[in-house]
Amino acid sequence: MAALCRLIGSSRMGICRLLKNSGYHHHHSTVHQFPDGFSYWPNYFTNKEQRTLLSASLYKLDSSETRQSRVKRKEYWKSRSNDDQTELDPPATLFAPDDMYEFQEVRTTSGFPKGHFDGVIHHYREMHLSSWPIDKFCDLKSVLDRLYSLCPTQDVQTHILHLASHGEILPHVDNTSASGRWILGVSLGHERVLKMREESQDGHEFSLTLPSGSVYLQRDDIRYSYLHSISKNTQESGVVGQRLSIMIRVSPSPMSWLNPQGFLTLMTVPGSMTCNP
Ligand SMILES: O=C(O)CCC(=O)C(=O)O
Repeated sequence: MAALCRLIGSSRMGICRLLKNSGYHHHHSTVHQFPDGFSYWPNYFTNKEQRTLLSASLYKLDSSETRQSRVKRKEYWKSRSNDDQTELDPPATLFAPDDMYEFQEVRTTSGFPKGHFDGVIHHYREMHLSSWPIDKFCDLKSVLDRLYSLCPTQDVQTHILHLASHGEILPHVDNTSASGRWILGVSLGHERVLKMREESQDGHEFSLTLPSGSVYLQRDDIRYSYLHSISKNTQESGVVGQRLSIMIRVSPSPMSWLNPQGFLTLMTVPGSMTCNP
């Protein structure tokens, strides 16, 4: 509890008081109090569920890489076959070393369909998912059912983002023309810090560590008025390693040419975001 309070920055909402009053405890279905529109489930997925989600996500990303990379990884895992993994091992043990993956240095393709501002994401792999490999992972379907049950609406698009150990995401607000009023993020692998900062001058800010298996949701005002970032550092353990997030967004509605206040948006450039690194 004390650690959580230390992690939360200037608290105009008396978040820590709220947490004390609401009896903070680690339970996978506990939802904590944050500014309106932000929800956080610290231990939503069990270790086994995390391993299933991470394995399926890596499977999708890995199969889109070059044959050379796939062969290299196969050799690597063969050389490690003596230390067989169990479902109790931390999910991060499913990552191969950084140099086994084709991480991109920085996003440079403007106009990418789901829209990340150029230069915001560093040292990453990513994929927009059209389907999950449920036939390859026997308990994946039930884990996905639990995941998608958290979504406020069901018209969604799913994006997987794998950060290298030194990867990071600079402060940005998602492209409002590429998705709607909420985004939900699942963190898997090494813990990182999510920083939220209101875009206005002297804006309110808070941050929290995202352990593997945690889920957060940003909706409505907080989704539009706060910059979010994932830093290279971790506040607690000091070990910075690879992290994979599953980002689910509501698909842009036919009304997405209206901005959050309901006015016509005159300039919607596909792939753009407001960015303030
Ligand atoms: O990985 C995360 O938790 C955040 C990802 C992100 O900022 C984004 O996809 O816009």
